[in-house]
Amino acid sequence: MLNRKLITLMNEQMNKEFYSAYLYLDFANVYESKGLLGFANWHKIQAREEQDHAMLFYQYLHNNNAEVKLMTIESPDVRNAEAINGTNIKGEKLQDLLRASLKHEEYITSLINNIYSVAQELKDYKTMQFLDWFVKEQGEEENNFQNLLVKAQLFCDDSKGLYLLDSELAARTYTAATLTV
Ligand code: OFO
Repeated sequence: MLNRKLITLMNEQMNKEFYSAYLYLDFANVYESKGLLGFANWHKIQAREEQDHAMLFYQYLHNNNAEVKLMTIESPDVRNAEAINGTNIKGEKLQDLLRASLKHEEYITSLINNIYSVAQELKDYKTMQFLDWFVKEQGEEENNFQNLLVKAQLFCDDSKGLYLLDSELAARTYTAATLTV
């Protein structure tokens, strides 16, 4: 039986993962409205991955006879962020958006680490093993956004560079999560 504190934290994490999906869909929404269809594609796929993450928590809770609570998902508001005022997204504005995504991933990493430390305190090795996948995944997610940010810093001050990076991001395809619960 899962510890009550872990059940609460994992239900909250499921909600945060669904929020992440909603947030990246809103980023896609903004990029798409600005004609950056490659960036939009990349973020729509990111949103699908976040839904997978949420469903892994859903399934883990069910598999351990714990109550699953579907809480309200906060509404993201990327469009109103100061970073995208104006008509074009390139240069500094693009970097601000990518920095916001990176910051969000660092926040999600801190939440996963916190659940991990609670599981560790409780000597819940099964949950620690489940969370191992997320620890690795968070490292990858932070890297992905960090790499995008570096590319934007290096190449996206002009329209040609932005066009080429957007074309590269259009090629991203969805792969389902490898973890089975
Ligand atoms: Fe679920 O990894 Fe991003 O938020």
